[in-house]
Amino acid sequence: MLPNQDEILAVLENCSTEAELKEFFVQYLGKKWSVNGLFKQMKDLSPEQRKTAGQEIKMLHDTIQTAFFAKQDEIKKAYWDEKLKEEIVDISTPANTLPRGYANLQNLLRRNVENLFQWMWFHIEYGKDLVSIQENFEHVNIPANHPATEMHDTLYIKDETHPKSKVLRTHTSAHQVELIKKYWPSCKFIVPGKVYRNESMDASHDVVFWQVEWVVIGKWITMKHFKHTMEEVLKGILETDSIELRMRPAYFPFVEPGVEIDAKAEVGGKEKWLEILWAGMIHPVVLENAGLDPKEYSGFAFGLWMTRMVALRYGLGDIRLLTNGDLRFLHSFPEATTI
Ligand code: FA5
Repeated sequence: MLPNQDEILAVLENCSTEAELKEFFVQYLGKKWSVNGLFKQMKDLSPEQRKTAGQEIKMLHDTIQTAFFAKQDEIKKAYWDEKLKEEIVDISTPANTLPRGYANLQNLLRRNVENLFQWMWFHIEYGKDLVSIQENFEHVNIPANHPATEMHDTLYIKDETHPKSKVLRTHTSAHQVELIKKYWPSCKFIVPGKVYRNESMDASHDVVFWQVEWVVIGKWITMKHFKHTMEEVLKGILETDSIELRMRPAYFPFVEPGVEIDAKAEVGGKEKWLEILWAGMIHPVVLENAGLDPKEYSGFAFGLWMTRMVALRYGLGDIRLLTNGDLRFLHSFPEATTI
């Protein structure tokens, strides 16, 4: 005797949750029941009866299965209809706009400079703002009694052990020795970043300004390499192919010889020589401090006055605009939104 199809479909009709559906499946469509079980019962029938009964069982199974899938879709749809009513997402609602950040103009130039040097296979290092007195002065051959070490030039940090425990780096040259050691013998690196001076502020002086240092050391590095690198870098930064430069002798304890480099530029409709760069061949004492034999190796170091370059590029009359956080100033440079 075949089970009653209508009774089974009525049971299915009464299912309203996924759990009930699962139970129904096990009972009426699962392995234990129906087809297998019913086919077993057919063993006592004659071959003729078995053929008809087989077809009927198959039809019954297919009908229940089709109804089951339809019911399953119906229950799923009801579940999602209910859920979506609770969690409406209106994609036409205008989004909350967050206030847009602006890059400091010095950071924009820093990125240009980094790209330029990366293209020439230089390592990039940022160092740290707080360094030891040895790093800032002694390593780069600045003696303890040098005027630059005075409190009126330099910002010292005291702790319980010492009134001058650390110093806010006064120049990016403070990282020369540590980085020469780190990168030797592949010694080409730049250090862009902020430096600090204990000075009174005016239109061209701030307590914090930006420099970028670049250093190359190897065998047979001469003033010829020095000049070539300088021209390539300045052409890249100033975005011009013709650049007029002049070098004047200058004294820095960590280079020998040392030079000050001026670039000719148009400012306020007039051509002017502008101080932008300091450099020199690295002093033998600095090479020795980094563990290198100055008779065998040589190199050069440059310090670019980034803040000055930014002031020139954007025509700023006062460098303090770059650090006083005035949003009207920051928002007037659309290129600074490309963060
Ligand atoms: C240096 O800082 C050297 N480390 C540069 C250098 C690097 C030389 C590598 C050779 C080789 P100096 O202390 O002179 O040098 O500073 C560089 C320039 O920064 C100064 O000439 C001055 O024009 C500028 N500068 C100094 N103080 C301030 C300040 N408070 N605000 C803005 N710019 C300043």
